[in-house]
Amino acid sequence: MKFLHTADIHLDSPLAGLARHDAIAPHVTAHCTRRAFVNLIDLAITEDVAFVLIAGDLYDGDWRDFSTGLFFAEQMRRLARPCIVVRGNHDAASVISRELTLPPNVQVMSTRKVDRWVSDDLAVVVHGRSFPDRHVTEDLSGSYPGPEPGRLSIAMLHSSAEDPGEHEVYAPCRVAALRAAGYDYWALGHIHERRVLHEQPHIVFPGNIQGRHARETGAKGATLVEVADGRIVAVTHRATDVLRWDRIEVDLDGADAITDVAARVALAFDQSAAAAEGRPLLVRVTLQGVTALHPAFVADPAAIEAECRNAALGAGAEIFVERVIDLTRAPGAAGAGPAADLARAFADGLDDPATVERLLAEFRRLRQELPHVPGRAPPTLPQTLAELQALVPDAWDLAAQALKDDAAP
Ligand SMILES: [Mn+2]
Repeated sequence: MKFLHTADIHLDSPLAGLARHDAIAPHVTAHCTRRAFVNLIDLAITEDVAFVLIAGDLYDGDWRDFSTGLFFAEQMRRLARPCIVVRGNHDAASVISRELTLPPNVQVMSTRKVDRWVSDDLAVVVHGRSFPDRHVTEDLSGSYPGPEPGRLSIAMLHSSAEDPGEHEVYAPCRVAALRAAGYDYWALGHIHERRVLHEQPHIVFPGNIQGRHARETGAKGATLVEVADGRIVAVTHRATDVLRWDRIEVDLDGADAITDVAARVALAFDQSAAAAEGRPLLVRVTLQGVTALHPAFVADPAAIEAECRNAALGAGAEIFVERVIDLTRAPGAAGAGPAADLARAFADGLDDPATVERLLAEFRRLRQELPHVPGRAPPTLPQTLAELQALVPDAWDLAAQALKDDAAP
């Protein structure tokens, strides 16, 4: 018997950080989360799993219209086997205002208490509890009743566990407590990166099924679990993503001709494409090392960016350059170290929607507070993510210069 454990579908959420990249064909980026979900259901059918678990954040937030729910219901009919769902912080009961009657093979777990799904034929029981509201701060794991004798016992929980990573803390719990609870398998959700916190008993974050921005890199998918004689015998990651994000670092040490640069970038793209197994790729390119070309990169960032895009076009795979970050140094320049880390953090800052919103709000406030000078146009301040991104190279140059001035004796 097999079952499929998935979480963090975030159905119909958009890809982030692509504002500047109209060059990407719409068929590559359209409906990524839906197409990945279709892959997931295909996988469930092909592997003939007995049931599917969705451990929270099936939806990204309140549906814009009913098409999100209709799509899910259609896929559940196609699945035609049990699907057990808990709600997470993104799709807590109070967050989702619209509702559809789902097919009878879907069971959404209660928000009021630990709920239960059982199959006598399979000798399996699943316990789970949904988030009533977005902000669940208490440890829910203590309220789970524990395994049922004679049945493979599975617990579903949406939780940041002990280490939220870059995610927010929700329903935190201790791994030791989960281990001690006696379940055969803890089907967790919330952390978008796949993590196996423990084996026998298994405590697993499957990760999300589709990367949605430059920090969600690598193979995204679901966890396929095989059971024999009432015991878990195999737990494997299976990719479902339709578009892969990657970050490549290209070392340009000693690359003093632009043809060297192009060749090294092309080699890195080839390796990236091989790992993506035919999927289109969105790649963030970071250039580093010591090269005599550094001043030329600084003088004309568009030229080196175009050179990277050119290498992508020649790669023989669908590769799109999301962004080029130049961390190279001129020969004889001071070592990178913390400054390079800072440059990376600076460039990555705009990946976070909350940071973008905060910055744009600050610029809106600034615009209102600036005195109006008669006869002079108001200064242009960024109003969109694309306008913010356009400022990054100059802003980093200023910051780097200030750091250098600071470090001077
Ligand atoms: Mn979550």
